[in-house]
Amino acid sequence: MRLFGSHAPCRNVIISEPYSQLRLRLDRFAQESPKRLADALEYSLLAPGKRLRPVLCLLACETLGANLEQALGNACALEMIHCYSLIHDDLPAMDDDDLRRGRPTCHRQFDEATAILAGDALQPMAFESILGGRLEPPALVESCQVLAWAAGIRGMVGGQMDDLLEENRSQMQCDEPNGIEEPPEKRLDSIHRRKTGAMIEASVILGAIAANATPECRTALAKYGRGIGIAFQIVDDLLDVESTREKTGKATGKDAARGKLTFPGVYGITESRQMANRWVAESLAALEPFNHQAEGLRQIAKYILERHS
Ligand code: GRG
Repeated sequence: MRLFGSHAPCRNVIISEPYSQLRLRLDRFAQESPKRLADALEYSLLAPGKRLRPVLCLLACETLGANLEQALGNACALEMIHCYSLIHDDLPAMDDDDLRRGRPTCHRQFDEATAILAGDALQPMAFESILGGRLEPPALVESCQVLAWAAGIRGMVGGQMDDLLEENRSQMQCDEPNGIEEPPEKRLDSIHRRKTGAMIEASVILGAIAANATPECRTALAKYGRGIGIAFQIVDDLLDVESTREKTGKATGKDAARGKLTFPGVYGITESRQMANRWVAESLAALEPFNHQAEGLRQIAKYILERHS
């Protein structure tokens, strides 16, 4: 599915630019990288993914009427962190998947050590992308802080750890410090706000920072990002139950078998779908202060509900 309808030609720049910019940055590193690592990075970073996070970053910048070039360093950094997380998530020690973006996962195509190193390499590369971008120091420092927060212990990595602990509650040391277990609804919400939501929210915030947003605009955009972040994960869980490997380009039907805490598992399919709709409605409401320039972000919110992959 396309992120935007064909009637939106201006959107094509926002869709195609992250790919070209990622290629540019990879080419710069390729000369100094061992060939096998450069091949693994190219294979993973330029694979046919949606590039939702850089697109959100550029659209947030566009919404505020700023020059998109300002946000390109931040946009690429988001995709680099996202790509590292997918490579590591697919490893045997984590989800042990053999298909990603319709192709063999990085460790299947190369080997485990190369996949680990490719993921490792993408993390500093992301921060170099921000630092080598067009932003001046205050926005530069803040962009690094927001990305570090979203990608790290308080965001994606912390959420991933708790997600894995849920799968292995009996095997791993996951006793609550006070012996009281949080209800599944609360644990589910907390895991996914961090594991998936933090990076999606950070995507719009990094666009807002690049556009020198006012605090009010930034708060509104962050609220939009929070809502679509949760909706995105709910739909991801629904696709795992309702879709196929052929349509999504990755394994499906694995969550329940692994004992993962998922939205359909906790709330059922119908309620989960309604929840995703409600979160998207909240995101759209957060965009009310913006004019037609937020149209791209509105389309993405709707796309998240309709996506098939
Ligand atoms: C390994 C630290 C670490 C974290 C992994 C991102 C992640 C955390 C796990 C991926 C597993 C997963 C299915 C997460 C749910 C939502 C999600 C992030 C899906 C993949 O993102 P898309 O659909 O992927 O934007 P593409 O391939 O289009 O970029």
